[in-house]
Amino acid sequence: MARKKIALIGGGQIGGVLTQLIAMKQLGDVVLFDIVEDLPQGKALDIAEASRVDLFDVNVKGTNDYKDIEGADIVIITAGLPRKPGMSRDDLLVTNAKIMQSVAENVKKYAPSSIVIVISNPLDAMVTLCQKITGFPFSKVIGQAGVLDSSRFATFIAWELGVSVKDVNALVLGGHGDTMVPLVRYANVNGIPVMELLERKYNDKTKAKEVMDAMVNRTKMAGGEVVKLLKTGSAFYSPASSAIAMTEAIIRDEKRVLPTCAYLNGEFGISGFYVGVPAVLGKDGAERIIELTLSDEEKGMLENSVKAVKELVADMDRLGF
Ligand code: TXD
Repeated sequence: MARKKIALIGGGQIGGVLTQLIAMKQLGDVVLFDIVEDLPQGKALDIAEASRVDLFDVNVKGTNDYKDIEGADIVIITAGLPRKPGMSRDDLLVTNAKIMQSVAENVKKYAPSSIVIVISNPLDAMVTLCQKITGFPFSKVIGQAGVLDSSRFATFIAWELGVSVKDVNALVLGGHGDTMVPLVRYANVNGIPVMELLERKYNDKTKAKEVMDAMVNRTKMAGGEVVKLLKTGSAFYSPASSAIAMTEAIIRDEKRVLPTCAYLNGEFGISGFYVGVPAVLGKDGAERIIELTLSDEEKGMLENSVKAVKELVADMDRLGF
């Protein structure tokens, strides 16, 4: 089987980690594109020179020329500015929409059969714009946010309960903003509801609920927590790992069920918008959306989150993107 070609648009913090992970997992040959001269070439060279140590056998190339992404099977887009302390993801809209315009036009031109995973913020709006400009099938333009938001939620639960994070399942729905919806009722440790474990731990329902509320809030604000600590940028290791899980599912046709920013066509009662929902990821991209029953309260929270996504998309339309 021919090796896959993976194009990374944006050679900043996330782009660099993506390159290293793809090489170490031998998912395919990498082309790392950035507009900054020499930067992607430098990162690619640095990573390639670890090949003997890490024993990987894929090509890693840095470039400032879009022609080099020609024929890519997968394109991962991180181009755009990250947040600075005090900024919301939405503050990035105008700058990053302009960048996405040029990126998406080039992806359409040079990698017309690719599956695109968008990471740039504000995520839901950037995925929407990327699909609009490329005109690719909705199932082939998706966004990464939910894998990370869910992993953050699972991490906090594991720390709180003193159990391996490998046994924690947690799912976050909705847009990648402060209105995201961590699903408490579905969070479990190897099938055992997390709320039950918290109630046993504290022997007090009110306290258990307080602890869960704090974890839910921390999950919603987790990106900002990292931005505040780093001061010069936003999270990059965990977003890269999360996009790699999606890439691997697609390349290996794994049919993994991963929270994905996917286009909804009536699922969850939502039509015509990209929203974070569980999707089956395989060789054709987001092959299927998995629906689940939500309580009235959960539905309300999801609607609120979708409202925020709709407002962003409307802003983008008004600004002429
Ligand atoms: O989970 C998620 N989706 C996210 C998203 C989690 C964390 C951060 N997330 C967002 O990803 C973040 O808000 C940013 O919008 C992107 C990329 O974050 P990163 O930390 O990698 O930002 P960097 O280090 O600033 O890298 C961005 C690169 C930088 O090298 C620029 O030169 C380049 O993008 N850039 C461009 N590349 C190609 N084409 C154009 N036009 C361009 N403009 C800037």
